[in-house]
Amino acid sequence: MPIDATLPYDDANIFARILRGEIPCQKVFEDDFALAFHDIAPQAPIHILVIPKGRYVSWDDFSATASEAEIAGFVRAVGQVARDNGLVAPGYRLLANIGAHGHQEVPHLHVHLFGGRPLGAMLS
Ligand code: IU
Repeated sequence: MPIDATLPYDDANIFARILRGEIPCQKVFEDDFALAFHDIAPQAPIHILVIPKGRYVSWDDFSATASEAEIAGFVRAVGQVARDNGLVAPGYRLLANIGAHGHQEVPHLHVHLFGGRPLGAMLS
C-alpha cells in the first residue's frame, strides 16, 4: 500500500529496522550518511536502494529539513554506489517514489538505482 508522505516518521518501518541491524540486507555501501543494499524484489539486473541514515520519510522532508552535510553526503553516496557498480558508462535510472501518487511503499526515503540493461523510455 502506498504511504502518506506527510505522516510523521515511523521508527518501526522496515528500512529503519535494517539501519538498526534488526533485519539483514545485502549491503553494497555504507558510510556516515547512507546505506545501500540490493532490492529484495529486483526490477532490473541491477536494482539497488540507497537510503539516508537520518529519519526522513521522503524526499520532501529530507529536502526541507536535512542538514547540508546530510544532503551532500547522501547525494555523494548515490553517485558512489553507481560508480562502484559499473552503472555510469552503460547508464542507469535514478528514481524516488514519493507518497501515494508516487506509489511509495516504505516510509523511509530511498532512491532506486536501476541498471544492467536498456530500460526503455520510462518505468510506468
Ligand atoms: P517504493 O519506492 O517504496 O515503492 O519501493 C520500496 C522498495 O523496497 C521495493 O522495490 C521493494 O522491493 C523494496 N523492499 C526491499 O528491498 N526490502 C524489503 O524488506 C521491503 C521492500 I518490505
